[in-house]
Amino acid sequence: MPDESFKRTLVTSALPYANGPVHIGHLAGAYLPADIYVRYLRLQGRDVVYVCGSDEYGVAIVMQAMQEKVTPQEVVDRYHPMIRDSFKGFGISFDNYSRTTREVHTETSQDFFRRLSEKNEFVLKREEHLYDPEAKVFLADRFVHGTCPICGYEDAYGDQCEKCGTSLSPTEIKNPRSTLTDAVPELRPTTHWYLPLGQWQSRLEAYISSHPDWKPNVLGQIGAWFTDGLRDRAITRDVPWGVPVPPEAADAAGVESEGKVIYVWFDAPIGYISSTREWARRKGDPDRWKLYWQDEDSRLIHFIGKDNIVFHTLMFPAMLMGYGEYVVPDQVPANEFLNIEGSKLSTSRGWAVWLHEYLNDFPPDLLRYVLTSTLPESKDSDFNWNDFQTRVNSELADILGNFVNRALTFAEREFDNKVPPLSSPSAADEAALAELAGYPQQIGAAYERFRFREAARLTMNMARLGTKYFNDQVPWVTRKTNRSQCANTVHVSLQIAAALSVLMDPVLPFSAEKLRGMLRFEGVRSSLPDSDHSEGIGWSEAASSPLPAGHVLGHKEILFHKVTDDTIQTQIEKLESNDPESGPPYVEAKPTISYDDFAKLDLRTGRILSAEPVPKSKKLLKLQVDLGYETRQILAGVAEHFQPEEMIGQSVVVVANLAPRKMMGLESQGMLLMGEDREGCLSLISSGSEEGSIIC
Ligand code: B3M
Ligand code: ZN
Repeated sequence: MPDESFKRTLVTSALPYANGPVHIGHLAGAYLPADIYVRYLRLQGRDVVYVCGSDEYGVAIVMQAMQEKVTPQEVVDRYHPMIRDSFKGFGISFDNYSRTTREVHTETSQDFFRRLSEKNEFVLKREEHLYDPEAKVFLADRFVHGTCPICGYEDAYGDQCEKCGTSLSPTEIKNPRSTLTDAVPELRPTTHWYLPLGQWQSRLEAYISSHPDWKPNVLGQIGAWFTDGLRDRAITRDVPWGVPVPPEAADAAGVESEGKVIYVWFDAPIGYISSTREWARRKGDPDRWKLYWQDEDSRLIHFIGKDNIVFHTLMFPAMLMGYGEYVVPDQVPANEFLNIEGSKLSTSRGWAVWLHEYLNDFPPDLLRYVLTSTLPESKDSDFNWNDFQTRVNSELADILGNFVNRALTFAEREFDNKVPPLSSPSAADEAALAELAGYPQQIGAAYERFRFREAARLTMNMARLGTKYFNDQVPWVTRKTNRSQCANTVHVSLQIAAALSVLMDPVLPFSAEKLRGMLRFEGVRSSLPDSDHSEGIGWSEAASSPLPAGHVLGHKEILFHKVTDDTIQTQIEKLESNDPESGPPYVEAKPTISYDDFAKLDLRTGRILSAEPVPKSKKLLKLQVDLGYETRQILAGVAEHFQPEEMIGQSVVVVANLAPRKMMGLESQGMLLMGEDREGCLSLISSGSEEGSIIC
C-alpha cells in the first residue's frame, strides 16, 4: 500500500504570490490535494513534512503595489496573513508556512546562487533589454505587455501568454508597451545570469524518463518542452524587489550587483527548502531539514497547478542537481484548471470564489468534499454552485450524515447509547464487515496514485454500504422481533461509522473529528502535524471493528446541514455582481477554422409550419419546417424558451446538411440556428429571403 521504499516524504504546495487573496482555483490546484495526501500519510503513520509559504517577490507583487499606490512590502504584509488565515480556515495542515521575505530564505537562495555560480553552472549574457525611458527602469516580465508571438493574443505578459500558456521573454513580445507608463520601450544593454537549461536537456530527459508513472498531463507538457528544445533562462532581473544577487558572485563575474535581484522563479522553489529549514529550527533541531532534502530515502512531492509544471519538473531539478547533495522531485502531481460556472476563473473580472468569503458563509468541509469530487486531475473541470448544493444535500447530508444519524439514533433508543454486542453474526453482518475491511486498502491505493476524485467516491461508498446494509436489515422491525439481530445491525453500523470517521478524515477533517466526538471514539491517530503519528488507531486499523461492545457513545449532532436554494442563489448573484459592468462572462471564443470548414455547412432559410411539445420532454419542441424544396421535421431544445404558438410562421435559419439524429424516439432532420445571450436567453435568427435560400 504506502510506498515503503521511502522512509520519509516532503510534500510542498506551490507558494502563492502574496499579491491578493486566495481563491477556489488555488485550493483545487495545489493545496487541497496536498493536504488530503499528507493527512492520509499521517494516518498511515508515515513520516511526512508539509511545507509552503507566501511568494513575496517578483514583478506581480510590484505591480500590485503600483496599483494600490503602496510599497511592495505593504502589499505582502497585507496579503500574507490573509492567505495564511484562509488556509487555516480550510484546515490546510502545513507543518510550516513561511514567507520568502524572511532572512532564512535570503540566506538559502543566496547560498544556492553562490554555489551554482562557483560551480560554473551559470552563463553571463550581455544583451539588449527593454527599457522604459519615462519610468527609467528595465522592463522585466510583467512590466511589459503586448501581442503573443505564438497565438496572437493581444494582452500577453512579458513572461507568459495567459491565453496559450507559452512562457515568453519580454523581447519576444510584439508591439510591446510598458505596463508602468504605457510607453513604447527602447532597447538598452544589460548583463544577466542565465541557467543554461539547454545544456541540461539530456540529463533532464533521463531524469523524466525514470518517472513513467507521472500523470499524463504532466508528461505531455514536459514532452512538448523537450521537443521544442530547452532554452537558457535568465535568472536575474533589474527590478527593485527581490533577493539581491550576492555581491561576491557579482564581483567574481565582474558585474555591478547594484540593483540586480534573483529572478522570482529561481528563488521561489528554494522557498520550499527555506520553509523546511525554518520548521527544523522551530522544532529545536536545526539540521533536521537535511534529512528531508538530502537523504536518498526521502521522497519529494510537489503539488502545483499546470502553469507551474516547467519550473518544478525541469528548472528546479536542474538547480538541485547542479548544486549536488539534494534529492530531486519524485512526483509532481500537477492539476489542470478549475473553471467556475462554465467560465474561466478570472480575478480581474471578479469571476472567482474567494476562500475568505466562502468561509463567512459555509463550513470548510463542504467545499473540501465538493472540490475533491470534481478536481481537475486530468483535464479542466468546473465548479458550479448548483452542483455544490446537490453534492452537499444528496451526498453529504442524505447519505453520509443520514446513515450516521440512524445508527446513533438506534443505539441511543434501543441500546442505552452503547455499542451493542455482536453475537452469532449472520451472513449479511459478516459480508458487511468484510466489505468494510477492504476500504482502507482500496481508498489508500487511490491516494497512493493521486486519484483524489476516486478516493472521495470510494469514501462515500462506505456510507452507501452502511445505508444499504442498514435498510436491508430492517432494524425497526427486528427491534421487536429479534433483539439480537437488531443488536448486530446496530453494532455493525456503528463500526462502519467509526471507520468512516477515520477514512473520511483526509477529505473531511472537521466533520471526521465531529463524528469521532459523537461516537466518543478516542485513541485515533491525528492527521495534524506536530503530533505522534506512530501511536493510536490509524488508517489500517480503522475498519476492523474498533469500537468494543459496551462502549458508551457520545452525543448526536447533525453532521451536515443542508444548503437551501436561497443561499445558493445568493452565491450565484454575488459572483455575477462582482463584475457589474460586464455581466456574466462571454463563452470563450472557439479556435479559428478555415473557409473550407465553414463552406461545408448548408445553411438555409426555412419557415416554421407547425410546432408542438414532445411528450415526456421538458426541453424539446417538434417542428415542421418548410425549406422550399422540402419539409423537414426538426426537434429543437427550445420548449423552455418559447411557446409552440409563438414559433409558428417564423422565419428561421436551418443547418440543412446535419446528419439526422434520433431524440425521444423521433428523428430530427436538421437544426435551427439561434442566438443565446450571456443570461442563456434564446432568440430565433431569421433571414429575409424566401424559403430554401442558401445563407452564405
Ligand atoms: N508563486 C506562481 C503561482 O502562484 C508562483 C508559484 C511558486 S511555487 C515555487 O502560480
Ligand atoms: Zn499566446
